[in-house]
Amino acid sequence: MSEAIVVEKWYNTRMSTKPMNVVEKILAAHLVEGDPARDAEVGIHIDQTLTQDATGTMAYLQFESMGVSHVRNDLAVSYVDHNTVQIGFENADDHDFLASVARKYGIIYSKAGNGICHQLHLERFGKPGTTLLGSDSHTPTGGGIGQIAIGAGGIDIAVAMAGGAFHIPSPKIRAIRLKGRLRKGVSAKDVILTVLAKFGTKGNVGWIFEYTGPGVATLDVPSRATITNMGAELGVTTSVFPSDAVTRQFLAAQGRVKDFTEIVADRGASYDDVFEVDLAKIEPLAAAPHSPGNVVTVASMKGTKVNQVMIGSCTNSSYRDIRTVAQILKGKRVADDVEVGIACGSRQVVNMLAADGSLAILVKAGCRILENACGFCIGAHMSPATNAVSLRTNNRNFEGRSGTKSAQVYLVSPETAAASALTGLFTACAGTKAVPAPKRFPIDDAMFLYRETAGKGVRGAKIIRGPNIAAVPKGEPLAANIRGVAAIKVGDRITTDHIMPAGARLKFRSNVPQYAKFVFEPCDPKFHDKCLANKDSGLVNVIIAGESYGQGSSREHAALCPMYLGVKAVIAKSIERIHRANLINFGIVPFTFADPRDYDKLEAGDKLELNGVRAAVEGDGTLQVKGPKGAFTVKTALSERERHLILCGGLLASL
Ligand code: MIC
Ligand code: SF4
Repeated sequence: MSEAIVVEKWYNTRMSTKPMNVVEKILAAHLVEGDPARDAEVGIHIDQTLTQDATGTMAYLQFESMGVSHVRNDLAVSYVDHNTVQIGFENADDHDFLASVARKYGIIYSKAGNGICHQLHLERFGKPGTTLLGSDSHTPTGGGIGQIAIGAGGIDIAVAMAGGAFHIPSPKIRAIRLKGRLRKGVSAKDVILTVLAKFGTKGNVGWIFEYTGPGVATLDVPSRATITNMGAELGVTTSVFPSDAVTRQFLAAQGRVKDFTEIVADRGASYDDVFEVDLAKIEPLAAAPHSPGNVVTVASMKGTKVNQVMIGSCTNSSYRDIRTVAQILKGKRVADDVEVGIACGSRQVVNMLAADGSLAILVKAGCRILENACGFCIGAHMSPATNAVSLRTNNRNFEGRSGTKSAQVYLVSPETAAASALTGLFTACAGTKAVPAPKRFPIDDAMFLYRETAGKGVRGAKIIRGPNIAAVPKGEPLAANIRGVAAIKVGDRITTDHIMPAGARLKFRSNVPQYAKFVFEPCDPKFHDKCLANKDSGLVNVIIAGESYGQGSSREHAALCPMYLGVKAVIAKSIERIHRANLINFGIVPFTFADPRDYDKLEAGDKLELNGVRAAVEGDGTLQVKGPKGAFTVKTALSERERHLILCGGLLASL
């Protein structure tokens, strides 16, 4: 189908008038399956893909099993940024595997030490008007330069690299209309926390947030990227800014003006909803433990003792952010009883800070300079002390994610983090000079390997496979009836960090049988053994959950490892977008309660009869489940494609 026809189709079905918003313009040019007005989901073509090491090994193992000779999309980049400093051979083996896969299949390989995937992709590859699919939930960072950038499970990235479409719910589009200008000491983190305070971390599935209005022009690209990055915490499909003069300047300064295309909403473009934010009225904010949606003002926390301050992560590690911190710390020392760590987003950022003297300021102020990687954000190091208050500029403060269950983690802006580092108390920043957008970024792509074979690959090249690289398990077709057991019952807002912990366990990502030992470790360390025992006695494992099950990361291991342990169904009050898609990709039926009160009637260990489950999936998705306290109804709304995957036992089994 030609691009023009596709655009017309979108006009005809979705729009009563011609003007289009930014989301419609980009999606219309990439639509390959479905009609957004008629169908619950549509398929879009993916131009660019990214993976990171923790999700990448699985994605590439799955890509390999598809039997394609080389990547078919415009650009595929494999970053190493998550597992960079752990002890043991596993991570090093993973890196060798990833590098060899990249060379063989025509993927660009970003070595450990180059930086964090989202910051690097924004700097060097992201292109306005294109689509990007990444095996990391913060891929929407690319929305900061007008890309439709979406996070997904590794197997979806594998399909996109093989040239297949990616499916999203037909979007509802909300305009976040910005007006005014941020006050001194207030920055992009406070903007996204304002949006999170309004819309929360659940109930936004299927939405895309488009930033519009005169306030957009007052925000530089790194600030826009902070906002779209942490839009992931809303649970939306993605967030996007227009591509305008500010975008052009950023790309020109990166030596990439040829990648610029202007994409702004047409006059009179319409939205499904509009929310107005007056930037001038925003005050410094923090997300209190243990949810990014638990927003409080910094003023309300004034004087609270702070033990640790960690600055960096893909949300706030740009030159703009770290230079701002250096300006605040210049000529001062951080409080004696506060530990301060700084992790820059990329080598480019480090080089700039070294050149302008900021690095020396930070060292002199008593900060610990950490590697340009995810590090503290994923609990790979720098875990706070018992009961410590840790102020962090990253995007998630789920309980235990820092590596210390009792720690109280608050998410704040770099300005609040720096001001608090000086006093040792929760402190709002009185203001500092704005960091001007650099006219020319120093460009050094030396740590991006295999650029010369990108898109083509090297036929016959050997793949290096250490003992930590295990085969990917395949699911079984869905049986007619299930004799099941509630292997666990969990509450509301269970995140993928609860289901499949990262931190010290991250190094087992490439080895499903090994990693599966830690499924639900924070909730029930015996889950793995119970599941295997149930399996041995011929019972199928079922997970019972509350609202917003599977929040957070895109890690498909949160579905893949349960599948390996014999889980065939989740019954929850509601399920988040990426996790729901991952469940389907691994043949696990994502049921929700028809009446959420039935949740209260179930206990862990209950025997459950899912008679006619296959017929229900083939039909309208409604099923009567028999439990010890009587029958109750569950339902699942599946597209034709999703139904097929579940019946086959998942995507790999369907090929
Ligand atoms: C995260 O921030 O939780 C992660 C670690 O980057 C995950 C990906 C993963 O689990 O590897 C994400 O955001 O998708
Ligand atoms: Fe890495 Fe943290 Fe960003 Fe995830 S949120 S990609 S762990 S920096």
